[in-house]
Amino acid sequence: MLTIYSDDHRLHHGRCELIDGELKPCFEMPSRADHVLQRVKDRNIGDVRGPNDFGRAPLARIHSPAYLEFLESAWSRWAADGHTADLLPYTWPARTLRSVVPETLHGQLGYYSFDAGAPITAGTWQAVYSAAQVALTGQQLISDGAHSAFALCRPPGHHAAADLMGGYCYLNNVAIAAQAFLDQGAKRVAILDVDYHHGNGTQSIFYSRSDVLFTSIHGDPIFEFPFFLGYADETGEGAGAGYNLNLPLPAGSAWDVWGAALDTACERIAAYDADVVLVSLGVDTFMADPISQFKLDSPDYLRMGERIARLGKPTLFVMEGGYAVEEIGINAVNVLEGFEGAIEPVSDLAS
Ligand code: SP5
Ligand code: ZN
Repeated sequence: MLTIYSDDHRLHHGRCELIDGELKPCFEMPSRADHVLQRVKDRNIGDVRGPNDFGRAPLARIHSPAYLEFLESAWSRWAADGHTADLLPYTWPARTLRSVVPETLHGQLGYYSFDAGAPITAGTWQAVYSAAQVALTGQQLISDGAHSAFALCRPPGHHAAADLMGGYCYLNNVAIAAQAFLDQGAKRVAILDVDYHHGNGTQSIFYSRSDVLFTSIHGDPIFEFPFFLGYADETGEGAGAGYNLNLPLPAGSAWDVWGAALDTACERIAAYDADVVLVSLGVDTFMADPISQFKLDSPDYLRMGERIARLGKPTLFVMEGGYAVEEIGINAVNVLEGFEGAIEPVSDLAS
């Protein structure tokens, strides 16, 4: 399986986030991608290549022009005022307030975010732009006939909505790639989100559409971030009614429970008969993850990949969360190895 990777992820390195009342170093850090890349190489699962540049147009198919303009220009506006600290929002248009777009940077920052977990730094725009291009390059490889590809994206994307950042996410890499498949002729695209957290951004983007089936297995939002989306009764609306499947699970869930939910999601995807499957590949379901409460162990990720492979569909893996940095490479690449191990070897290529 080919891996697509860009060093540009390093340009985004937030300093801190609010954890249990204290400012702690960001869990979403550059070494995450380094560990995954190293494991890809150590296990020799296939070549690693850089992204092509598809420009801004595919990003604008998902995100609003005003949001993209804001993201691209926020740091220079901040720096022009003499600031050097990370740019973080501190107030939001919650209930009783108005969803207006203020003129000032901090007002707009609140408007375009849903939490304080997505700092904007000097290199954030270039990093998130390149991460989206990484996902789009994986999409192109599959469009061109590859059965699978791994978009080693960082920062992650599944919490980002059409005009909202949050949860360490800015551009929704998997949604951008899903839309590109449709724009190039696919009729039905399925997204399987296995990150520990509900993919609120992806769900919201496709909630009223039937051409993208969104399925997600995650910590029940009744106790877990992002708290305000991801419940089982969210099944889609309008033309999208029936095309959203949330499988929230209790804290402490291990493979017995998690794997059963994966079967449920895969059965729904099989019934949908998708042209292509995109996997939002977060491995923060790991038992030693510092911010999560599931109990998957490293070998479980092999089973995960095997089950996904049994769908028999072209599959694009897009990296999302996972904060047990020492094990993130083992766990993410185990999914890819489980996937590849489950595929019948192609014998007629030998010459
Ligand atoms: C992409 C992704 O996985 N984003 C996750 C964002 C989670 N942000 C909230 C983190 C709150 C962590 N609280 C942990 C308490 C540990 N004592
Ligand atoms: Zn997550």
